[in-house]
Amino acid sequence: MSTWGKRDDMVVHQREPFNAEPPRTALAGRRTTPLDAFYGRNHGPVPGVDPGAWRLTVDGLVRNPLELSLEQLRDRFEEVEVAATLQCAGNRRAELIEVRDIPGEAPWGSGAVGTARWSGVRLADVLAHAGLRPGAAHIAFAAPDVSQDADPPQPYGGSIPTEKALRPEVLLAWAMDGRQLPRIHGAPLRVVVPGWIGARSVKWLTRITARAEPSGNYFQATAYRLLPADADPDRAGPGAGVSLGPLALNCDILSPDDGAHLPPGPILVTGYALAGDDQTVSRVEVSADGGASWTEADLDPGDGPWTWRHWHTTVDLPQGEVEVTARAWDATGAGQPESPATLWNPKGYANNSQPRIRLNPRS
Ligand code: MTE
Ligand code: MO
Repeated sequence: MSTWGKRDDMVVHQREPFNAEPPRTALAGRRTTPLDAFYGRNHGPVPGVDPGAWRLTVDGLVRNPLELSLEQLRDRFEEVEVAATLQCAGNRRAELIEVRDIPGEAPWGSGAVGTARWSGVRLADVLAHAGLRPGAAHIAFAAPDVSQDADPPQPYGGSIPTEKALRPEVLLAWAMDGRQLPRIHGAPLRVVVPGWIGARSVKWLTRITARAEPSGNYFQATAYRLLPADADPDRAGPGAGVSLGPLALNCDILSPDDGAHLPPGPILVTGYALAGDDQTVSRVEVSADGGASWTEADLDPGDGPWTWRHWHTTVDLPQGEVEVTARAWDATGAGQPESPATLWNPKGYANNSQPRIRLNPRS
């Protein structure tokens, strides 16, 4: 049994705090992810926020610090809707763990990704109202939930460069798919940063601070960083490695499921491709013979520039065990790394290698 209104067959990595992903097939063919199949990634206990008492503080390098209620946010700013795919930096970590163990990090499969229509106000409009002062190069977000994973325990937060924060797709959202934001997804208000790792879409937002430097919060300065393969993550302090922000091109197979048993003959293979920040997907191909030959897949249009695009194609399945692979290209001609082995990193982030599923496995 899963909780938080999620489907019963969620893969629950942790109950408290709740960390769970749907089986990949629950995402297949659906432009918008059903709410009961949307992954939940929580570093601390989910806070219960009283929406009436809740206030959003906007401070730091601004001319006009603000303290806004939900009602004021709704009244003062234009409501907009943006369809965007959220992807956790740890999505597909399980494939990296197969290369080499990653102690202390959950083996997320292919389900830490989902698409919703988010509504709320543009972060840019709120920042314009506050009036950014010269030198405000980063916009930091703070939330009340506290993670016990770090020693000492750490509140959740993060930041994005002001350049991204001022873009019209970055929202302060109170609704998901036309319904009030569920508590598990950040009610009453969360940030949504399309094209960036999910970690920057801070839930239960209480404070926005304009700063000269990136946030010093643990989840910005220490976690969610791409460490060199030979680094010891327990000894990597603030600022080590590369801070993850914009997503890279990714694509995954959603159906059939990995390990499925199917008779030989034509089968439908479906999945999604998600372009990196500011990029577009131009092509997806599928191989059922270890990459000797490829079939171009049909690409669904997607819901604007910030969502995944589903794809599908039919391949001829030979008798016996077979590996099905897919690969996407973006408009710059960049593709996906062939194998997770080339991407392995000590915290297991950002696996965007070409996806593989095994059908009719003998073992
Ligand atoms: N915001 C807060 N306050 N606390 C968190 O633990 N997790 C982040 C981000 N925002 C998190 C947060 C991470 S790592 C991801 S991938 C997304 O929220 C997950 O959003 P979801 O749980 O709504 O799917
Ligand atoms: Mo994440």
